[in-house]
Amino acid sequence: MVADEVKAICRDIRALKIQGAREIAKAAVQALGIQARKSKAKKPSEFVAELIEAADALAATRPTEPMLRNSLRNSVRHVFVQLRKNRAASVAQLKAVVAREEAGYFKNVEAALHSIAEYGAKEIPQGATVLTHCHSSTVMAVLKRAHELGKGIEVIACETRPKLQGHITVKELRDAGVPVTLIVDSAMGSFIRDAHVAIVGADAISATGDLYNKVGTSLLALVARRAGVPFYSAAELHKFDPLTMWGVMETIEERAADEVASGSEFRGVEVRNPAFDITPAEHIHAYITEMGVIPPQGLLSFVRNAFPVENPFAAFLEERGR
Ligand code: RUB
Repeated sequence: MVADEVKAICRDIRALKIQGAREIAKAAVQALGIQARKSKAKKPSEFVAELIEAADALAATRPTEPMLRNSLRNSVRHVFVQLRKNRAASVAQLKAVVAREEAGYFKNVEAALHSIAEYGAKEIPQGATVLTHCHSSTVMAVLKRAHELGKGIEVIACETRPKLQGHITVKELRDAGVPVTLIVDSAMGSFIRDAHVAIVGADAISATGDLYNKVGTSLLALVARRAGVPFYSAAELHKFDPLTMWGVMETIEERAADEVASGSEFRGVEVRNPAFDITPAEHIHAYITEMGVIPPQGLLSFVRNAFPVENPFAAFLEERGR
């Protein structure tokens, strides 16, 4: 049974009360910890079944979020590793594994963010104006670090229709003392001429180096390219979707139409609301990752070295005796 607290976290993620890929993944790993702590399972098999049910519910909240899926899969995987090592492991021992993985996860994501902030801040020229879109905790860390280092940056932020996450960005930067200007999304084509660099976050990165991020990101990359402004995505390698190495296409989340226009006023009109879009690798100057600044075409080899993955479809071929 999924714990009530986990159900509440699922609702908050769906409603964007918790937004941005990192915050979503962190909340999900925390939720899995709560699920484990609250479990009244008597047998390890019951405990594992509950954990998987909770992980599935959390993973289903936002479809375009490999960091969410990768983080949950990793936590659950360690429980299986423990069971493989010790078939007689008790529920208490499995609970301890989840707690240990949760603590390790938070240490790692904070360390990754710290490295990205350092690499990213170095990439921003002195006195630069940076154009950004939506709200990314990773981009925030880069911009705040550049400000701390005395780079004298200014930021232009798109409001980001329909849910206006750009408002979170401008308030956070204002409070950190960074000069910031808010613009409507459709003004990005004009304001790119005032920018020296464009930096956005990432929800997903595919094996071809393409970027999935808040809808409008691909337009920013396009205008940046035309204006000769380097376009970066600041993203930890957890954002990489390993299934795209095996031909699986990333799903683009389509959210409720009433986020865009009220249903009663626009009855009879089809309203579409994709949350993300795809920026092709050739429009991206580089990904700013915890391993350094990597061009999109080189990302796959970094990922292969950092996280060797088995072909997830190998079992399928084995079953058929191939
Ligand atoms: C947020 C968004 C962010 C990425 C990266 O979309 O597109 O750029 O998630 O964020 P939403 P972070 O508001 O729909 O979740 O760098 O914090 O992982």
